[in-house]
Amino acid sequence: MKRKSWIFIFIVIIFLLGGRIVPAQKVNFDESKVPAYELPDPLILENGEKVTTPGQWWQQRRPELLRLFEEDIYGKVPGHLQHMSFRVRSVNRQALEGQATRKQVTILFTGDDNGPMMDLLIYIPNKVEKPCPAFLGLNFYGNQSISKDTGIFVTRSWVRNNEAYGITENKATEISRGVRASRWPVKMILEQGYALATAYYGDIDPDYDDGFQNGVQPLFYKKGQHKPAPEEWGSIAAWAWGLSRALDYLEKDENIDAHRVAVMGHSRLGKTALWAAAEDQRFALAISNMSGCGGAALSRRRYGETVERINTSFPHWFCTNFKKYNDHEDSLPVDQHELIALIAPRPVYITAAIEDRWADPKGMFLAAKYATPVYRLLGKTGLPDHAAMIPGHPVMGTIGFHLRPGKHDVIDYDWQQFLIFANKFLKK
Ligand code: GTR
Repeated sequence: MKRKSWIFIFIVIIFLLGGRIVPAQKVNFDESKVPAYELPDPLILENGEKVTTPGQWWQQRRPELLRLFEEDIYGKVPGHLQHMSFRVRSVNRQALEGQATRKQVTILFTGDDNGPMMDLLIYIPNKVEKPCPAFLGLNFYGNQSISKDTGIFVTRSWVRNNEAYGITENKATEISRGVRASRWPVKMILEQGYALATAYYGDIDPDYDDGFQNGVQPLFYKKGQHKPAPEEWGSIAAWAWGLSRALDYLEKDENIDAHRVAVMGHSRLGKTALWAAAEDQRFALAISNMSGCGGAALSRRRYGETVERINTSFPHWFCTNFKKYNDHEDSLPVDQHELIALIAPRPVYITAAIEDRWADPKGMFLAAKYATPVYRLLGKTGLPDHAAMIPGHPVMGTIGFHLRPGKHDVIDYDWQQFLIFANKFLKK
């Protein structure tokens, strides 16, 4: 073969591998090519009956929707912990130049100091009335990555390698202190009177496909079980469960008002924050930053990341049943507007970025809009009628939304909006 042909074959192979074998033409970024679709109505029961009263929502439709999301998308949590306990490992009342009290609490999932555990880092503003409201969110690289504060314990869990962060052999070191500080404006949050609590998502379930041998899933295996059943939890449901365990601790902390905790997450952890708020009604407010497919974006639009694509790249994120819908979005019994509806009547804030087409900004906006009838049924605004996707013009009903210029990331602008939104609902 000629040299040119070899180069051509090489380019084709790289292209296919880059797309993780899913043919590249399947990723659509052209609005005119979004297929026609019909969304399930959040206010029509599976038996076809219309939901017209809040009572019907709470007693019939909501449990039905929750079950569908559990069994077909995220997976059910198979049980409860019997012996979980908390260890307050360190308290510093003069952290961040005296601005905050820093607590580090280890949540021992089985009560055993050598068993699986999650480290919770909490900053509590010193100069405000207690108990105070809080933001709770998982982080991607360990608690030490959110701030340069040298008092933070460096995670000992498996971490994704990242040379720029000094992480090799899946171990975090001192070098990774503060590498993600731009995503966690701790001072700004504290100044507004909120505590910030965060934990490393890999403490709950390391984010790679190992057939669920590590992470919390094995804690619940029945005799002879080696992996979750098709309707049992994947990693996102496990991370969401971990957020609820963090809230279990916050309920016990006298400085925190656990009735005013906002659960927040970015990207895969934005999907997680939405699911955590749907599953656990103790969360007072939810923030999904650029959560995209399997988060706030409508699956049926197949714009940017699709169900097939996400299940192929990340086979461990959702339950096995979700794979049935690869390239069969129209047969999904639910769509993601109904995930938002499950959070009603509690406030939820959804963000998108212009350059983050992968997460389908319009699909997230529409999901917010189509969740609104449930909020209205429950006497709340949902997304205001005048809402539009205008960059730099956040809208804030009970459902809030912003589209901002720029990339897939969490920046100060996003947090400024989260704080304005939270102030409307969580300030006394
Ligand atoms: C991407 C994935 C998205 C989003 C993102 C992230 O690779 O396709 O769904 O979750 O990762 O979490 O950063």
